[in-house]
Amino acid sequence: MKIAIVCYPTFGGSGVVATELGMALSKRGHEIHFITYKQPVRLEQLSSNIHFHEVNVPEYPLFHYQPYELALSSKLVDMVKLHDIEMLHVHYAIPHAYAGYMAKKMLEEEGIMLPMVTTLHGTDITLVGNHPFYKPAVTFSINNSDVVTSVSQSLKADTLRLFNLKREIDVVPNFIDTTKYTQSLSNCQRSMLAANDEKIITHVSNLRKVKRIEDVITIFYLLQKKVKAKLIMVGQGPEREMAEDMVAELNIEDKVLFLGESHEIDKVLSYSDLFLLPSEKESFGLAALEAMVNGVPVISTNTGGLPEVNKHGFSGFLSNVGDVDEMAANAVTILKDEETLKQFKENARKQSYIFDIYSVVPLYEDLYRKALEMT
Ligand code: GMT
Repeated sequence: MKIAIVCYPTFGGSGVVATELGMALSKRGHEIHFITYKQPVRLEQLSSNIHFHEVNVPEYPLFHYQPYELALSSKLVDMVKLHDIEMLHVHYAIPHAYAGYMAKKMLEEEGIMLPMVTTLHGTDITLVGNHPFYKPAVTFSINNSDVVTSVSQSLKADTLRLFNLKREIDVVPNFIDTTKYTQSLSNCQRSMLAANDEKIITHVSNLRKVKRIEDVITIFYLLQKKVKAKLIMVGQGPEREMAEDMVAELNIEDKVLFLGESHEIDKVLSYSDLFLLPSEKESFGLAALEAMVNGVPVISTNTGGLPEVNKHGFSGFLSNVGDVDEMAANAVTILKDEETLKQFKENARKQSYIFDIYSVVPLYEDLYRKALEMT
């Protein structure tokens, strides 16, 4: 099948899922066309069946806001006609489902039917999409997609609760390629991050408010009083400055490393002993799954889709949002002796296999067939 994938090309979870899906589909013989404003960060290489088409938005001084949706829908129309694309899969409703719908309608005028699958990722529903300024357009584009998927049961429930929808939503969880994470890395590389007797605690995110970065720092502050440890903060975002100030105030600057955006997340995870994800909201928690596949247990909140990913007392522990004392105590329980840590590491890896790419990608293929039948 020839499939166009529209996504954000950045480090965010939705872009990562879209890119990994496109690469997996291409290996299964499909021709994939990524259509976005920059080459997706995880897109390793283009090949005969992976293409990237850049959406350009020419600057014009009259516009206070440059019309990206317009440029995207025009690009979609052109690419669908040029490459005979048969399926459109948009990731993150805003503004992709809206632009996709417009492209679909323009193509219909020319007798071309383009089925559209929309995947909801989380903040497009729970934070941004739910805002009254966007809600009518988001509701319309969800209702008018041929197939709608959400990345967890929890996000499906949120979507049905927050929006007035008259349609089905299929849950297709996020996934991970478990075969990619088998390499064990050398101790000498680990020693660049921490001493041998120090545990490595990691947090990976876009450092936005919703991630409760102050809780990450507090949990680490509490746990390092009991266990020798280093905290590695991976990612870039608006909360970084606050986090650096907090680290300085708590006098733990020598124990916290801010790496910024990194292409070597798997390397850092492969050295890690524990992953912290105390988010306010999380529709799935792809970062937690990426940690687990590297054998890293997870201390998380019990919000949104996290209980579908992280199993309490098995792959890690879950606590109420903001309960930093309990999260720190649970962290110490995991780290306190080598035998317990080893068991949690094994469990984390086992739990990640539930989300193996090879069982999830065929679910999308089934939905593409369903969308084709509908149009
Ligand atoms: O976590 C973020 O803020 C990034 C955001 C995105 O859309 O890129 O992530 C959302 O989608 C991910 C992939 O489906 C999910 O794993 C994340 O849980 C979800 N984030 C939130 O719901 C806050």
